[in-house]
Amino acid sequence: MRGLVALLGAVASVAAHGYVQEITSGSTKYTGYLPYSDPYYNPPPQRIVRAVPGNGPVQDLSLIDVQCNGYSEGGVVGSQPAPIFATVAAGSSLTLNWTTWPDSHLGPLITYMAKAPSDITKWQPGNSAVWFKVHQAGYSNGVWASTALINSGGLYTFTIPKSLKAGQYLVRHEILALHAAYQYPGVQVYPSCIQLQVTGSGTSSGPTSGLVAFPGAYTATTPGIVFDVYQGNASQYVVPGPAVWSG
Ligand SMILES: *[C@@H]1O[C@H](CO)[C@@H](O)[C@H](O)[C@H]1NC(C)=O
Ligand SMILES: *[C@@H]1O[C@H](CO)[C@@H](O)[C@H](O)[C@H]1NC(C)=O
Ligand SMILES: [Cu+2]
Repeated sequence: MRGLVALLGAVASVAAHGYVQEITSGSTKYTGYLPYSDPYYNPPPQRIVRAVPGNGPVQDLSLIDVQCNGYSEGGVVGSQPAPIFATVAAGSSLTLNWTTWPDSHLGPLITYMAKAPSDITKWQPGNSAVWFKVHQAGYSNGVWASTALINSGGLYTFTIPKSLKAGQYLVRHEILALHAAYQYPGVQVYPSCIQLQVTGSGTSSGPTSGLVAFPGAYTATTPGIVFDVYQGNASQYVVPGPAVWSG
């Protein structure tokens, strides 16, 4: 009975927000971490996406939860590493497929990467400043990126910088929902992390300065964290975080 109640609760909340359910690299599709079914399998399916607790947001920007949407409870330092990774070429694109997204949750989509200093299936960045931004989409041509996501059937695409050197990287992708962001706390962060093995002949590990930490990169006073999405001038919205590094 308890299981059924939990399942019904899960089904109800599935309709509310979203998470990345599939990642496409060329002709290869990887199923994302499915928080409402994966935990019920024994053994759980192996994913390239780190486990997330569900489809809900992180709202306290000081928590490790804001990194990969893992719990900070019980001494756990953010999302546990996933057991496998995708192998992708530098310069190629990845398409992320979100389950669903509510119209009301207006805001930007942002993607960071971090070079793993050691085995990606064991590494956790903790509070270290390791992240650089590789893509952002805010408000352009009269449309919020969240609306563009809905219009594209839930698909978002970004490119792995071509100059990145071969090796393992963690991708941190997020939607920021601004419908309650007129004050802090208010912004809703929906992050998740994808494990990659990047191939190619690039020579860069990312920018040599300006790396940021999660938590840390966003605070109540970071531009773009507090914004009145109903009365503010969206054309002047500043996407939070450092400048995009394209290599
Ligand atoms: C997104 O992934 C789901 C689950 O695999 C699939 O059914 C759906 O067709 C995909 N959406 C698009 C637009 O490709
Ligand atoms: C909003 O900002 C844009 C860009 O700065 C500006 O061109 C436009 O006039 C502003 N709109 C309003 C209603 O203030
Ligand atoms: Cu919501």
